[in-house]
Amino acid sequence: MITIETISAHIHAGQRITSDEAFFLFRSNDLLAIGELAALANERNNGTNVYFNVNRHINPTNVCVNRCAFCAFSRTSGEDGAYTLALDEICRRACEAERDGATEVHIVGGLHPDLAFEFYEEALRAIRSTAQRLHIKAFTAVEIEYFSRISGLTVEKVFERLISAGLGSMPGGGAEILVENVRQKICPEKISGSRWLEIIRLAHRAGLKTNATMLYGHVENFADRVAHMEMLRTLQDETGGFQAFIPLAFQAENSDLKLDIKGTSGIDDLKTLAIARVYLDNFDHIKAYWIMLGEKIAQVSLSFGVNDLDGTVVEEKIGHDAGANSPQSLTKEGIIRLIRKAGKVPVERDTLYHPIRSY
Ligand code: V47
Ligand code: SF4
Repeated sequence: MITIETISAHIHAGQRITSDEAFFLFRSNDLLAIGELAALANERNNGTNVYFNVNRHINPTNVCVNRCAFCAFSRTSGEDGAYTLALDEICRRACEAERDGATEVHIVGGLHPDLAFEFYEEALRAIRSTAQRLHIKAFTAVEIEYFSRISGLTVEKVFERLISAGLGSMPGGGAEILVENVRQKICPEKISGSRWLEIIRLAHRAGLKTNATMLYGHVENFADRVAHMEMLRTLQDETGGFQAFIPLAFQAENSDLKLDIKGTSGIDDLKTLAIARVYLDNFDHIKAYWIMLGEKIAQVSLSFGVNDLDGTVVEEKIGHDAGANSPQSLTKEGIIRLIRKAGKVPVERDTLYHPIRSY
C-alpha cells in the first residue's frame, strides 16, 4: 500500500518514486510533508543555491495559424492587435538587452503563415553579429516542426541551419500536456505529444539543451500530469538533454477555453512544483516561472523543491495577455532580494547553468 511514509522512505534512500506514488502525492492534502520531501531532494542536489539569470524575452510575432484555445497571445493575420517585428527591431531589442547586462535572449513566437524560414535564420544571424555575448535560446519544438514544414527541410537540417546561424539552446514551450485527449481539447491544431517528444529527442541529438514545460490547471487531471511527467522522465533517461522542468500555471483571462476557473490555487502551484522535484529525479533544475505564479508563490516555492527563478524577462506578453498580474519584469536586485529573503543564496547563471556570480 502506498502511504506518505513509504514514499518518504524511498526518497530518503535516494530511490526513484513510481508514477502511482506521484499520483498518490497529487491526491494528498499533506502539502507540508510533500514540501519537506521536495526540499530534501533539492538540497541534496543544489544545497541552498537558487539560480536566476538576466535575460530578455522577444516574441517576434503573435500571428499564429494554430490558435490554441488557451492562448490569449495569438492573433489571426490582419486581426486587431496582430503584430510582427521587423528584423532590425528584433536586433535592436537584443542589443539593448546585452547593453543592460543580459546574458540571454529568449525568442519564441506564433506560427506565421507568411514568414519564410530564412527570416528566423536571418534574425539569429543578425543578433549573433551585433550582440555577440548573448546566448540565443529560441524556438519551441512546435516552431521547429513548422519551420521544417514551410521550408521542406528535414528537422535535422533545420537544426543544423539554426545552430550555424547562432541558436544556442531551446526553451521548453509547446509541451502543454503531452497526453493526446487533453491536447485535442486545448490545442487540436498543435503537433501531437509524441511528435513534440520526437523533435526534442532530435534537438538533444543535435547537441542542443532544452527545457520542458507543463501547462496545468485547465482541463487536465492529476493522472494526465503524471503521464506528462513520466514521458519527460523517460526521455531524459535516454538523452540527458533537459536542463529544467517548468510547470506553467494556466492564466485564464481572454482565453477561448471557457472554464469556470480563475486560475490555479497557491496550494496546487506548490504541490505541483514539489511533486515535480521528487518525481523528476533526473532533472537537475525545477524552475518557478514567477510571471505565471506571482512573486510571492515563486518565493515560497524555494522551500518546496524549487532551485531556479528564471530571469528578469523585461517584457512578457504570453502570460500578461492572459491576465497574469505579476509585473512585466523584475530587476536583478529584485530577484536577489526575493531569494535572500527566502534564506537562500542567489546565484546568477548563464543559460547552460554555469555560475556567473553568487550574492
Ligand atoms: O508553450 C500560453 C504557455 C508557453 C498560456 O524554457 C500559457 O525557460 C499560461 O514555454 N497561461 C510559452 N501559460 C512560455 C514558455 C516558457 C516560459 C518561460 C521560460 C521557459 C523556458 C519557457 O506559454 C506556451 C504555453 O504553454 N502559455 N498561454 C496561458 N494562458
Ligand atoms: Fe500559437 Fe503557441 Fe499560442 Fe498555440 S500557444 S496559439 S502555437 S502562439
